[in-house]
Amino acid sequence: PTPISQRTKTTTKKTRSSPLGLGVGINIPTIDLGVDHHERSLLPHKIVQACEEYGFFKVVNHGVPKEVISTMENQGNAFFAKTASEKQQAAGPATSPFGYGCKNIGFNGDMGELEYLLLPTTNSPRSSVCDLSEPISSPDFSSVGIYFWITHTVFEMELIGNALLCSCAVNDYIEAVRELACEILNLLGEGLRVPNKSVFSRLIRDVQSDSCFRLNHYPPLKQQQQQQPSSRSGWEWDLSSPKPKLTPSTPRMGFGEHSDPQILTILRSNDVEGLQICTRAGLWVPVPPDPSEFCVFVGDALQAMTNGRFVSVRHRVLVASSVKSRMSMMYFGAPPLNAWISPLPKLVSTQKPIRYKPFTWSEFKKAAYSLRLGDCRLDLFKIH
Ligand code: GA4
Repeated sequence: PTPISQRTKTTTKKTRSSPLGLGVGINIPTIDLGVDHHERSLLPHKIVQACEEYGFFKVVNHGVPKEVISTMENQGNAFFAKTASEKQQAAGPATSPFGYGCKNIGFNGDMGELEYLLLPTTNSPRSSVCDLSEPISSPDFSSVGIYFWITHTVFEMELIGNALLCSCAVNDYIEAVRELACEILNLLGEGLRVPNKSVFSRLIRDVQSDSCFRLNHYPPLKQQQQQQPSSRSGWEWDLSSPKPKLTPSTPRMGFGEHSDPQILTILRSNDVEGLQICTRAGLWVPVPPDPSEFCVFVGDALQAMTNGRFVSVRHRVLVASSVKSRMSMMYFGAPPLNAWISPLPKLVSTQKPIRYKPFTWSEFKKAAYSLRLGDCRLDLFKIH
């Protein structure tokens, strides 16, 4: 990441009225990581507050180099621009969540108006070296594809070749965003005053971390709707009345309401709107897109580890009529499969009795995949 001294300052923005939302304006918490030494000492408390109140915040001056982001974005756009049959070659076996997918989410009938690419990540013990002279299938332990290389078959090798023409772009992006996630998790450790501030970050830094990376692409509406006289995002002509009038279009569900199962999610999107978060009071709030920022989501595992002090934020993506498609890139920071997740002793007391039974990440993941997208899977581990 760029040294803090070289990061520039940005100010907080209020959510603006949008055809996709109720137009509610809450101040979405925004954390500026580019502040000087004095202001930085206030960050742990600010981040803890955001995680308690919303389980969500934005990060500006994050230090992830622009080129790393734009190279990844170009790779993503290039992938989704391929033909349906080319993309289909990157689909995984029916039993695997990984690879290319279109509309189907999980295995229990959830659907959304999107296509995606879901990839496992591997943590390299050494920093990633981008050597373009190496063939793509070389056993490079810094490569995203190595997981496939070791444990899977020819199909997965094709997946790397066809889907990730430059696995370097993916590796560089994941490495930078993982660093950002660790920086945030360490600040959270500090803010919670737990004995070991890296108690969260060590889980996603682990070489065996089960973190994954996802590209979501929400294509624009069909040709016919696009050719309507107005191209104003979120509005369409109502031709049913004698005098045609502009009305807000009915948004489609891009990705249904859910919380993320992992520890922390780092999302970056292009400038197309659609993301909404749910407040504790149950109000859906549109999150204005900003390609220069990252959105951070508390996941279920972090809710459990903080004994419910942090909330895993429920969120969804609505797609309004637009000429441009939304593309988002998510890093899901997860523990190793065999890691135990349990409330930290520091956060359990007689006033705050333990709320969740300890579970392994593997057990929790299994539970997540046995349920529907919108289910509250943590409830299965609640102590009543
Ligand atoms: C939501 C967060 C991540 O995108 C994801 C999703 C996963 C999938 O699409 O395969 C899940 C979903 C997510 C939560 C419940 C289960 C699992 C689909 C589904 C119905 C990759 C993840 O880890 O959990």
